[in-house]
Amino acid sequence: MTQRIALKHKKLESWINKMARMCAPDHIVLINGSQKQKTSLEKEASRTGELIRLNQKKMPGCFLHRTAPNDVARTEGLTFICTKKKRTAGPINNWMSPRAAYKKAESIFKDSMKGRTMYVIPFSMGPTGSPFSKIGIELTDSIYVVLNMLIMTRAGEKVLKQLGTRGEFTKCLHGKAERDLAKRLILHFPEDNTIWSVGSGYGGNVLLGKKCLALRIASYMAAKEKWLAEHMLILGIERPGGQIQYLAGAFPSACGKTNLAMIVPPKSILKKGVKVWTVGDDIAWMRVDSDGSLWAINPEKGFFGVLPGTNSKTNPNAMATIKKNTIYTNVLLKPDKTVWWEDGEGKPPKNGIDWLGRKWKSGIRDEDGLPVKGANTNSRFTAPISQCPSASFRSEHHHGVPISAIVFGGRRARLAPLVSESFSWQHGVYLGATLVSERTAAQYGKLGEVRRDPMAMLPFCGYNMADYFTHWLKTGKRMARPPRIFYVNWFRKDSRGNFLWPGFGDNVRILEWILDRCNGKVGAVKTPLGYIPKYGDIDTDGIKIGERKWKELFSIDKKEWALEVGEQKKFFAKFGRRLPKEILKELRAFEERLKS
Ligand code: GTP
Ligand code: SPV
Ligand code: MN
Repeated sequence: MTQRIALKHKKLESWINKMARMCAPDHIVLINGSQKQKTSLEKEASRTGELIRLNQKKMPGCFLHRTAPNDVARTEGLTFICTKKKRTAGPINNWMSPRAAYKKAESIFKDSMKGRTMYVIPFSMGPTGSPFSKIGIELTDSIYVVLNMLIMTRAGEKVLKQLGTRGEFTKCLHGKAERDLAKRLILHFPEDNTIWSVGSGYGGNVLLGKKCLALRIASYMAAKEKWLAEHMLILGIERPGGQIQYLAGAFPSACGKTNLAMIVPPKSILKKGVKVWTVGDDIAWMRVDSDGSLWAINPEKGFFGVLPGTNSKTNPNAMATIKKNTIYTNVLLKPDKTVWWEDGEGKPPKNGIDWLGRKWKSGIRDEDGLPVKGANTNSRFTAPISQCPSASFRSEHHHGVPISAIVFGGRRARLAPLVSESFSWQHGVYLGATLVSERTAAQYGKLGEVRRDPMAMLPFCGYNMADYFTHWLKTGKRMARPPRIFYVNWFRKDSRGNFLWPGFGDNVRILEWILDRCNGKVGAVKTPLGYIPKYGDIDTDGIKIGERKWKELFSIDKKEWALEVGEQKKFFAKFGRRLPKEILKELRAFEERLKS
């Protein structure tokens, strides 16, 4: 007999019991947010093997989790926006009618929790009680999901209290089912404020507060309620004298948001008294306020960050953050029960257990002669932001931080210069809408393939992207002091395939220029793409960037750009007449500038 739950919020109670009747768990457990309950769940998961307790002396409170081999990244092909009309979802999203979607998923959810426990997680995206926050309730049969949600969101009884007896909430249902690709669906019903995810155990598919609620559902709400839900980091830069200005940055998955959000400036810049404050590394909710500026909160409370490439040289703040109370997913387990990943700390260990649970030795190769990786390319850490040495003191502020600049960036070996500034908000929206990036391991698909990823929201916009562009344009008109918009590319390469720009901590040099531009403190060179820095205006003290390299970093190949504009036109054509005319106007103006 399936257990039932009794709650003061009658709508919530009846929804949970209805879902329980479908999934048929043996037990229902309410997550209250207490340390005691968390500890007992950790024990339970360690007993069943869902989690491996790591070396508690060296890594207190840390655990390792391995997902199924077919379940290591977001499955965009199985992710759907289910609206009554297909055109509400638009030409980019996968679409299913709500009726068909519920029916299809129901057959997979049916009795899938037999012999299991259903956990009820009340969570708040944004500080509990803030008028800018949204509440969700996630039902899940995975302890891994519960423990991740406790790090990533404000979760527990206090949220239930906030919800009262009638509060609105997003209904989030997750079931592991059999973790079979043929029976996996990530479904969003923006018109019902509902998310159903079944058949996966991987982060972005199952931590429903994150991409599903805070981006796909929230972007749909935001368009209605006149705010922005974006795939953006938020960071503050403190200059000598104590003034802090904030930037928001949209980069596609695995293109450097986490790294930029917790950037540690190089010595020569630190010496000047520059300091960085981390507000968020993945999602920004932004509103126009009565002062005519844009204010942003990070709806999350933790990081779900990429591990490969993370070490104390590239990201010392991340390394400090993940020393304790961290969940590691799909990394190598060392004999001393600590962990390792490719391009991590120090030399590769001699041996260990790889992310698939197999014996692993440094230097081993597969049948094709390729090195066998110890950690999955999309292995990740889940850790509280509060453990980050640069964590902002404004994280719990219900109102967030004012945004001076918005930065768009892709991963492009060619074409895009290191940094350029848009001529206007409208031109900036065009730059965002034309964001292009090489595919990374954060989603299934061909690595390195170039794809158009407007505002880094391609996989996350919960409605018609043409309407999303219109919403961005309108938002610009509502601001007396809109942020300036920039476009950056840390990933440009020379003819031999080497990065032209050192990247990581040195990116702060570009952020300094961006803020100087916002403050009217520095000039620029006008190009067809936008304004670029004058040679000498970026602080290059301590790095080797000669005039030749500089020219290569900023070179504009007009012929190649003309081809690029052709690709943009093809992409925009998908939206038909719904595409705002301002976007095409900017495209034509750019074409003209390229010719002159
Ligand atoms: P999601 O969490 O998937 O949304 O990704 P993200 O945008 O937060 O990406 P992240 O900061 O984790 O970076 C992903 C990869 O890019 C890591 O392997 C980094 O080491 C690498 N990376 C980050 N910044 C730079 C940079 O400035 N230059 C170079 N060359 N690589 C970078
Ligand atoms: C991304 O892929 O953009 C991520 C990781 O931030 S996930 O939460 O899995 O989507
Ligand atoms: Mn992301």
